[in-house]
Amino acid sequence: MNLLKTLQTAQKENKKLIAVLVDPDKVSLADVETICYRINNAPVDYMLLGGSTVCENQTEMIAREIQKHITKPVILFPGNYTHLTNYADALLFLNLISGDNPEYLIHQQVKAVPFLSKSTLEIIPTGYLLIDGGTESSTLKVSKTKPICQQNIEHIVNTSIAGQYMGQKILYLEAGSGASTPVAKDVVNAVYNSLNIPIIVGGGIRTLKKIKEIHKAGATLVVIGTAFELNDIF
Ligand code: 1GP
Repeated sequence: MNLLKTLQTAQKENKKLIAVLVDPDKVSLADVETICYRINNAPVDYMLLGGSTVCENQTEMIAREIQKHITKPVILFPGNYTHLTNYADALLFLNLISGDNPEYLIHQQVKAVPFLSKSTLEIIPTGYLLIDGGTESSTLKVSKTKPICQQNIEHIVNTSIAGQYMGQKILYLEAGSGASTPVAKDVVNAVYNSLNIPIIVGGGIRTLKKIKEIHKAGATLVVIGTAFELNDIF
């Protein structure tokens, strides 16, 4: 699989994709088969695997079990470098460009190198922006950064363009898991009109209608976490 190429082609051809986020911290080994079964049989393209506060070795243990059951590509979405594992297909190599915490701008990335230099994971440079979703998510707490206000579209757009100039291949607009307000369609659309790299949007998206709206606004990939966990969707 070449995930980046798939996303770039999807963006050019206006094809829309969905991923389900599985947080290794919230599942046990016994849950994995059922989760994979649901994802295998849902109109979903990828599993995203990760969380902000996963215990060391938990991702590896869950990812290994997932590989026995999943039929779709698994993309790592790690909270930090200790969550890396080879039991996946690709890695969103996140750069938290909305914030000013050097730990998530460069230090975590440097710490990941000893593992990644020996890994076969496809590494995808991803500009990650935290947008205010009305709820204090664990990503905010862990990253110790402030989200960008949804009304400040100009700043969101300029941060996104800066990310593209810096060489990010994908841009991820994140309202935070469990957000009460997902990233607004106007925000997604403004970013979409200013960039030519694929956009991922996640956080607080709970219905097929909302997925459609965010896709229409310009997202190539929409991520669903909580709604899937609660059996509200798929
Ligand atoms: C992925 O954090 C999101 O970007 C997942 O958010 O749990 O609110 O779907 P939800």
